[in-house]
Amino acid sequence: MQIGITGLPYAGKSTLFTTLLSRKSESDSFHKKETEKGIVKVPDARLDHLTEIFNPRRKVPATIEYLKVPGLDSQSSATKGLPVHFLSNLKTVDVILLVVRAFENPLYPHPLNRIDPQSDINFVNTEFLLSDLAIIETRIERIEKQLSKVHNETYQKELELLFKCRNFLEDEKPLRALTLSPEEDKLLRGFQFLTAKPLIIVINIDEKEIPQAEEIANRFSYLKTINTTYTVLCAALEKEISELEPADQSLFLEEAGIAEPALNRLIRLSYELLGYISFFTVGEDECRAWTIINGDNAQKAGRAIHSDIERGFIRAEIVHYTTLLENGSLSACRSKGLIRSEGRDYIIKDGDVIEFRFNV
Ligand SMILES: Nc1nc2c(ncn2[C@@H]2O[C@H](COP(=O)(O)OP(=O)(O)O)[C@@H](O)[C@H]2O)c(=O)[nH]1
Ligand SMILES: [Mg+2]
Repeated sequence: MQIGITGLPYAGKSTLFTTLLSRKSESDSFHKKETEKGIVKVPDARLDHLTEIFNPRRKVPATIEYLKVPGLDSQSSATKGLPVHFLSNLKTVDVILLVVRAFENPLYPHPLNRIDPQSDINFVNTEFLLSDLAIIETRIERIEKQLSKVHNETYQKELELLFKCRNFLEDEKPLRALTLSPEEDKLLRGFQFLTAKPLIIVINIDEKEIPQAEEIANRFSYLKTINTTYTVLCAALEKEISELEPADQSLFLEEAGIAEPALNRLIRLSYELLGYISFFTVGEDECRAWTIINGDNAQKAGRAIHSDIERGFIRAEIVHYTTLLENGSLSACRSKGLIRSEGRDYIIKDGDVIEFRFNV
């Protein structure tokens, strides 16, 4: 999964990025002009427990790639619209993480001299909307030209879908809120529309507002809509805490009244938003977490590991993580008949421990 961090200048993007990657802050990297990337291991207590049981040579957590897009990091971009390269860098991500500023800091003035999260959200959304509209207009023009020469059912269908999208955008609604058939969804995916991407909004508050974080979150509850979610956090403090020794972190989080560190919270929100779940493979060699989409069947889940498993799927031996933990070992589960043999159509549950049988 790839998550693109974006927002206006001085919203706290770099602060959040370094927090998520547990990097020590390098002050000169704060205003980098290139897109920065970093891989984060998905924290998962279940994988930790499985590792304790199997004591494998390798523990392989799921990973998420964060991409910090710098295109807005110039005073001018806030007034002249987003540069093209900024938008193109976001096209490939699975989720957009929009950081908006709710903190005062006279040393780093807001580029539009306002502390107004909703206006900043509107500003960025409008840019995304205009970008998508421009792509749609160009495509409509091209298809209409084709259709004027010869009738083509596929083009006709695409044209109707693009009209639908255009109307939606002209009503200032993002494409992520549009209900699509699987066929339409597939057709639109190729365009990589920015307003179609799931969106997480981070409202970045001042440290002294942390006690009111929940109250502030309630004020913004309307932001949680189709394929959109949000959270309220203080990136500056989260960064300070992430730089502490792991043993000290939980103490400071508790003292600050933060129930869940930003890293865990944002990963959880991303999984929820995308409908992702995890299954595990275990053994002496390796304990590993795999990410699939909720609703995937056993055969499709095999693809997460290797296309051969999907192709040559025979069956899957499955026990749920909680059952395995309760019984202490796979052999204990086996002797009690708790390991089920499931066919290709079995729908994988979050936390299933799986051994695939396949033949290629
Ligand atoms: N008070 C406060 N300051 C913050 C917070 N997050 C970031 N800042 C400060 O705001 C300035 C700009 O942050 P930065 O992460 O570089 O923003 P970027 O331009 O979006 O990458 C820095 O001096 C940060 O320390 C926050 O949650 N609270
Ligand atoms: Mg920055």
